[in-house]
Order: sequence, then C-alpha cells, then structure tokens
Amino acid sequence: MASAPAASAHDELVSSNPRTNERFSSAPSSVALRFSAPLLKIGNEIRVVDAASTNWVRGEAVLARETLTQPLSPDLPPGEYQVRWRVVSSDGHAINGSYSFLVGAGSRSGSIPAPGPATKATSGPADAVQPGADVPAQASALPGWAVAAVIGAIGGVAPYLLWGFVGRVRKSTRSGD
Ligand SMILES: [Cu+2]
Repeated sequence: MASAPAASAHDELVSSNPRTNERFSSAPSSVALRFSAPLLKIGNEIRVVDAASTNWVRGEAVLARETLTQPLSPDLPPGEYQVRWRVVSSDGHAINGSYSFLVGAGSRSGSIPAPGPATKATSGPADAVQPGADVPAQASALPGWAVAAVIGAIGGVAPYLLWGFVGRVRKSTRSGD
C-alpha cells in the first residue's frame, strides 16, 4: 500500500529560532517558529518561561503565514528558558510543544520540566494563576478539543450573526426613508 497522503495530517513545527538547546551569549530578542503550513489566525500562543515560570514575552505574537514570531523582553538574564507554544494547525486542530534554549555560560538545559498534559481543571485563565503558585503554566491552558470547539462554534454561528446583522441594517435603512 502507498503511504497515506499528508493532506489530513496536523501541521508540524519544521524549524525554530532559537533552535532547540541553542546557547546565546547575549539574549535573543524574539522567538520565531515555522510550521509546515500556514496557521489559522486564532488561538496561537508562545510563552517563554524561566525556571521560576516567569513568562518573558513582550507584546503579541505576529503570524505571517506559517511563521509565528513572538517578541521577548529585552535583556533576558542568564539562565534556561523554555519555549512553550500552542497553535492551531491549518486543519483546525490545536497542536503544541516545548523546547529550551540557554542564555549565558552557566546554565544547563533540562532544569525546566516540560509541560505535561492538561489534566487539572481550573477556574480561571492562565494569567490568573498566582506567581509562585506551584501550578504548571499549561494546566489552565485550553485543551485542543476546546479550541477546536470554539473554532467550530464561530464557524457555525458566524453566518447567522452576519445574516441577522444585514437584516437589521436593511430594516433600519428602510424605516429611515
Ligand atoms: Cu489535524
């Protein structure tokens, strides 16, 4: 049998800057991730955390087709940083992953545990987790099925909302005559 076509597969991370376990003498100013196909423009997130779970990103991630770029705070102090990404693949599925890079000579890779599966139910968004609380950052992240459900809901409801909006505009235009 021929191998199955790749059309139905999730997209994959094909390259990154920084690379996995790359070591910098001076801190990088951004993280750029390139995927195997253009991402959907929804729910894409890159976090860059240190061993204390501080997130060092600054501003919004910028999506350009298959490349998602996240600016970082200037002058990251020496240490290990873990890039934790979650994006929505071109087939509508959420995919995620993580890898580390190093700033300065002293640190070693592997001291930051990789995010595990999202098993804990949480009552608030990720940013509501108290600093210093012993909760993995990804525990409150939306699971993939939830992201897919939101996309499905938006896609299913949008035409009706648009229809209703157009209808109201038409009515108000007529009554204004
Ligand atoms: Cu998929």
